[in-house]
Amino acid sequence: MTDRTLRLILGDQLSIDHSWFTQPTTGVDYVLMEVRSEASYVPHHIQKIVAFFSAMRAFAAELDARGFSVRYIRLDDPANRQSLASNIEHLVSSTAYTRFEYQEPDEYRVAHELDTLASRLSCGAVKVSSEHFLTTPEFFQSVFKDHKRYVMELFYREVRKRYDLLMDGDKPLGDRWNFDAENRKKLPTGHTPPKPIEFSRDVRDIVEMLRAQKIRSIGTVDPARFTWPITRAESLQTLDYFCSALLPLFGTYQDAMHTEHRFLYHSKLSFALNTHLLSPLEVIHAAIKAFEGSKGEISLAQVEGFVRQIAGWREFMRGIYWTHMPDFKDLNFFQNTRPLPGYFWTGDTKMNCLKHAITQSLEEGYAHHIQRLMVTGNFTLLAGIDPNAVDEWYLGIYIDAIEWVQLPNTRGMSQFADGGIVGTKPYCSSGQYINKMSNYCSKCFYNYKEKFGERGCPFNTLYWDFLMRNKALLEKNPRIGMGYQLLAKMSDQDKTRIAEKAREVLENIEDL
Ligand code: FAD
Ligand code: DLZ
Ligand code: SF4
Repeated sequence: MTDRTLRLILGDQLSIDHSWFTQPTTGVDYVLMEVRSEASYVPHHIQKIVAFFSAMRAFAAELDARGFSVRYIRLDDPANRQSLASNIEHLVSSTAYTRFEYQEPDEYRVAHELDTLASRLSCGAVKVSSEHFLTTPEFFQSVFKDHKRYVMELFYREVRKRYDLLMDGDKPLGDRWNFDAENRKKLPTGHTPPKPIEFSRDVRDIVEMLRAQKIRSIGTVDPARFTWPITRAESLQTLDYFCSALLPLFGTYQDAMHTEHRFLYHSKLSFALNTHLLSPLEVIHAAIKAFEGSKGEISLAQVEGFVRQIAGWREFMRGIYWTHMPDFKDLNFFQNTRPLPGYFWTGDTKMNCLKHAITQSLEEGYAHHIQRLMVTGNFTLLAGIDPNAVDEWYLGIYIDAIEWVQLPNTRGMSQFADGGIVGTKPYCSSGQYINKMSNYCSKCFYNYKEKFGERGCPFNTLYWDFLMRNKALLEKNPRIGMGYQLLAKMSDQDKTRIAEKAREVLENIEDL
């Protein structure tokens, strides 16, 4: 029997620099498949499905043009068995492959599906590295082997040293590891950030196919003009644009939020990174090169802030995910059970911050980090929403949402449902913080200075109620002590008023 190998390429494994693609080999076929199981494990944003399918189709065409033997199974192919495992099983038996190969999946669910399949296939099966990340889960575990808890900063320093990123010998450049204190300003009135980079792709065929196949989705898309980068060339253009136009003020306005500017100085690189169209190291190196060549126009604080997101947070979250799955998915520290309010699917609320963050998410498949953490995430945390519902929303709505990165960010960092595995304290705030970092409050029905009355900002009431409600769980946390010190100074009468108002707010949560 002649040897014949089938290699699976998942929708988030589109790296042309993977060693599989050094050169075409006789007897090796590659397969990509659009499957109902992946398109519907949560209701995805329509732009997310379109982005994945467009990127997969473009990658298959690129491989074909380079002489690789590619099989592509479209969603509407009558022979499609609509799950990864059943398609592979069928291909292996019908084509008599002698070997099946797959890259290690980024997501636990898919890894489990493929590992189980591999163990029952009649032919040999081999799992190889995806060659994408800077670190392995074993490296993550080795960094923390003698520590009581995970600390991102500690991990990040090890990655900086390991890859010689912004280093001056064995010291950090500028003699500091972290320049956060210089970053994070509100957008000044009248300041207009550069236009976000957009592409213009006709995706009518995919959108029509999804409708015909009755794939449930959320959000909106302009099928005649799809704007996200979905090829490597477009992703590289997005990276270039970031380094020249956005990096100079990336850190400064990293946490700012604005009604008129949805992307501000953010890179829009998360889809390209998470689908492996770009590697984290090349993105980091491009930013450092731009900094070095900028003759002082790009400060160290800006580039360090950016490098930290990718070399630090992104790799750290992956380490947490693979160290704590599958249990992490079920953690619910506060035992929250409240359903997600309906306006998370429509943006129809009087709370202006939520209205903007949600509407933007529905229209773009995107909100930046602080909108995700301090607006939508802050609200669901304070309101005691069931973390399963919160995860489902985040996993569906964002173009970059793949479980390995969504879950630790949502259930861990944002909802503190892990009780402090990812972060040392819950990221929660009253309306004061939202007002400090945005222009949302000035046009809101609610008043960010008030707790009570018809116009009292729900974030204020819920913030104090959250602290009171969870006193037994949080009071001893030194990083949240300040809130409890202020609470201790509050009169019993005020505390009772807050609890009553919060009850009213939560009973009428759908009408806020
Ligand atoms: P930029 O602000 O330009 O940052 C550059 C890059 O840094 C990003 O592309 C991303 O790769 C990386 N990065 C920054 N912060 C983080 C972080 N906390 N974790 C991991 N990588 C980070 N990111 C995802 O990629 N997928 C998700 O599903 C996701 N869900 C999130 C859910 C919540 C509740 C929160 C608070 C954050 C989430 N993030 C997620 C992290 C972050 O919000 C996005 O990576 C970022 O907004 C993507 O936009 P950008 O490419 O313009 O990022
Ligand atoms: C997100 C997604 C979607 C919508 N569709 C597909 C698909 O049809 N085929 C595929 O191979 N991958 C798809 N993906 C990405 C996967 O669901 C999954 O999130 C990653 O492969 C996990 O690492
Ligand atoms: Fe949001 Fe409160 Fe500000 Fe309104 S007043 S935008 S609800 S923080």
